[in-house]
Amino acid sequence: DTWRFITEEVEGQVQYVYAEEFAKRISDKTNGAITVEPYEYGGLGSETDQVAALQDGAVEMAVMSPGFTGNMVMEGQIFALHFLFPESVEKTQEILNTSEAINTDLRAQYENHGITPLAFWTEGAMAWSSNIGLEEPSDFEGFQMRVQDSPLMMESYKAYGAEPQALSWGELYTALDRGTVEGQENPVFFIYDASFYEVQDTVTISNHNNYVAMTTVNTDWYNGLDPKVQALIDETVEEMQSWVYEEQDRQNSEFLEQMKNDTEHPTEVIELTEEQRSAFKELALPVRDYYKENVSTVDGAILDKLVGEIEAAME
Ligand code: 6CS
Repeated sequence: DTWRFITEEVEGQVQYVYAEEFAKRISDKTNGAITVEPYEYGGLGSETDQVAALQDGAVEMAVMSPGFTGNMVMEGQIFALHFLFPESVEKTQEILNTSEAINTDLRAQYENHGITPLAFWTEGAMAWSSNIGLEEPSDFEGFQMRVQDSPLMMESYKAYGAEPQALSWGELYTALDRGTVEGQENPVFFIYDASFYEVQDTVTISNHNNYVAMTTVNTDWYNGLDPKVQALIDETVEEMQSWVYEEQDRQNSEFLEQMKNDTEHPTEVIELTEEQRSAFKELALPVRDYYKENVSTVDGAILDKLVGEIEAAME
C-alpha cells in the first residue's frame, strides 16, 4: 500500500520533514508493508489546489494551513485571529493538543468538507518582514500586506489600516522583490528558508499569532480503513506532536541566528516591546466580534469554548 502525503513546503522545511519522519515511522512499524510518499509544495499547484487534491482523494494525506480553507471552512479561520493564543509557543502547543473546541468541534466542521484534521501543531511564532520597521499600528497605514487566501486574515490587517492581498507563497518572493506587496507574515524559519529576508530590510518579531498547521487525511479514505490501520495513523500522528514541536523550535532559533549574521543580506531584527504589542492587541480584539458576526456559522461557539480553554490553561 502507498499513501500520498502532500505538504505546503519544500525539502528541509518543517512540513516536509514532518512528512518524511511520518513516512519513516509508518514504514518501520509495518516492516515496509505501507509506504508513505511525501510530496513537496509546487507539483500539485497552489495551496488551495492541494486542499482540493485531498478532498477529491488525489492524495490521502496533507499538511494544510487553515488559511487556505478560508473561503470554505469558515470556523477554521479562528487561527487568523491575532493575540488569541498565549505568547508562549510551548503553551500554545499544549492547548492545540488538548483543546476540545479544536480537536472535536472544529474537526467536525472540516469533516463536513471531506477533510479530517488529526492534529494541530504550531510552526512557531509569527513575525513580519518589510522594508520599513513595523512597530506601531500606524506603520500599517496603506501598507500592501500579503496574506493567505482567508477573509479573516484580511480583516485582521485591515484593523491596523493595511491593504491586504491574498497570494500563494510560490509567488511571494517575486512579489516582495518587485514591491507588488510590501510585507508578509510567517515564522522566522520560513522567512529565512524561503529567502524573503533577502528582499526585505527588516524583520519584526511581533508574535501577534502562532502559525498553525494541521495533519489532515481524506475523510472517506480514513473512515474506510481497517481500525488497526486507523489506530496506527492516530498513534503515529500523536507521537509526532512533540517531535514537530522540537523541530520547529530548532529551525526557528537556528535560522534567526543565521539571518542576524548574514552580512551579504543584512536584516534589521526588531523585537516589539510589551507596550507596542498592546497597541496592536487593542485593534485586534474587535476582529473577534467580526468573526462571530460575519464569519462563524455557529455564532462563535467554537471561539467562546476555545477562549475558555485558553483562560483555564493560563491559570
Ligand atoms: O506563507 C505561506 O503561505 C506558507 N508558510 C508556511 C510556514 N508554510 C506553508 C505556507 O504555504
